[in-house]
This record gives sequence, structure tokens and C-alpha cells, in this order.
Amino acid sequence: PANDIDSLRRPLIAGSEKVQQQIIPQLAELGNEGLDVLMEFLLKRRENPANWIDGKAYQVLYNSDAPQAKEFLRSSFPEGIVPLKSECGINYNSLQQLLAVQDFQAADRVTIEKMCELSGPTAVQRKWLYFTEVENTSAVDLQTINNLWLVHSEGKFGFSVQREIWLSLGKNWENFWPKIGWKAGNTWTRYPNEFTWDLSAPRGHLPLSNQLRGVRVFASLLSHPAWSKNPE
Ligand code: UYC
Repeated sequence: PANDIDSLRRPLIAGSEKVQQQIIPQLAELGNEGLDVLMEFLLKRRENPANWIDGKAYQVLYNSDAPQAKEFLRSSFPEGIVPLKSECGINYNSLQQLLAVQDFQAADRVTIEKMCELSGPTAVQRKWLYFTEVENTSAVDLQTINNLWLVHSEGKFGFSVQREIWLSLGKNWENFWPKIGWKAGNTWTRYPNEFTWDLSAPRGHLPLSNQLRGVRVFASLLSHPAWSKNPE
């Protein structure tokens, strides 16, 4: 195993994302020594913003029973690898934890709840948003939610991914829905069972945004200045 470890450590640190993606599960198979390499990797990269490769490494440690992994995360990354910044005093820990275990369906629900919390008590009670509320939502908080989704989905899910696809289609909703798996022909995908709650989903499939009351709220979200400003 020492040999295996050495032959994996170098490409983990210096390899392309594709190589890194393949190596992380191999290290996970190698027991404590593999976990040590993943811990070293996360520490080395921690001054840079986390990307989905960090997310993969973190998830292996988070889902491991090994005491050393638990202790490492408790002391070095108690709130995960995405800074849980909020301008509104909102706690994103539950969202972080659900995404770390890849429970995308529960994470989607929490995302809807947090978006309502961001708009205040009347939106929480109503359980859905007005587009005017979305326009006034904190960019910092939206970026936190989005970064959590990106980092824990191999960069597949998140509002910024949906925005990029939407813009690439000239904001054409009828082309956008099938592209992200929300509609097939004339049929809306039905909530919740027809949606795909894992990484086999199309890019941009999650998080969901109910279209029952029209596209205006989602259009506001995808047009929010949070996505064109640099992260603070
Ligand atoms: N639902 O169909 N959706 C709900 C989606 C539509 C409907 C929730 C997404 C079309 C009803 C979420 C799509 C439609 C409820 C989503 C989708 C429809 C409901 C839970 C594809 C009928 C019960 C959160 C665009 C043709 C709630 C919430 C209610 C719930 C998401 C029906 C996340 C992405 C037009 C009847 N749907 N939704 O918002 O308000 O309740 O009655 O988009």
C-alpha cells in the first residue's frame, strides 16, 4: 500500500481534474493512509476557494467512519469547505451537511426554505417568493448557497450553472426546460418523483424552482447581480 499511496499522492496534487476525480475514490479504498493523503490535500489547498475536487475529497472524509477523519474535520473544517457567509444571519449548516452526504432531495427542500428565510418572515409563511423579493436578496447569501451546490455536485448543480445554460440558449425557456430535464415534449417533470436526485441528472437539473406561478421569479434569480459580480 505504501507504494500505491506514493503513486497516487503526486497525481492527486498535480494532475488534471479528471485524474484527481479518479484518484480520490482509489485513496478512499486504501484505508487510513489514503485518508491521510486526502487530509493533506485539503489542507494544502485551503487558501484557495474550494472547487468540486475539494468537495469530492471532503465528502470521502465526511462519510468515513474513521476516527482520524472525524477528528480532522472537527478541528480543521467544522463548517465544511465552503465559507458559510451570510449577510442575513442565516445558518447554512444543514444545507452543507445534506450536500456533503449527497442527499440532493432534502438539500433542495432546504434551499427553498433558506431562500424564503432570506426574504423574511412573510415569505417563510407563504413558502414561495415574489420576484421583487428575489431581486432584493443578498448576493453574498446567494453565492453561499450556489457555492455549496457547485462544490458538492462536481460543478453540475447550482443557480450559476442554470444561468449559464439559460444564457447560452438566448434565455429561451422552451429550449431551457428540456435541456435541464424539467420538461419532456409538452409534459412537465412531476415533483418530486420524476426528478433525478443524483449526479446522473442533466447539468443544471438542481436546485428546483417551482414554475407553477410563472417564470418571473426564476428569471429574477438567474438575472441576479450575484452571478455577474465577483464573490466578496
Ligand atoms: N415542479 O413541475 N408543483 C413543487 C417543479 C410546475 C405543482 C415543489 C419544477 C408545473 C404543484 C417544487 C417543475 C406544474 C405543486 C416544484 C415542476 C407544477 C408543486 C415543492 C418543472 C404543473 C404543489 C415546493 C418545471 C403543470 C404545491 C413548492 C403547490 C410543488 C418544482 C405543479 C420544488 C422545477 C407548471 C401543484 N414543484 N409545477 O414550491 O403550490 O411548493 O400547490 O412547475
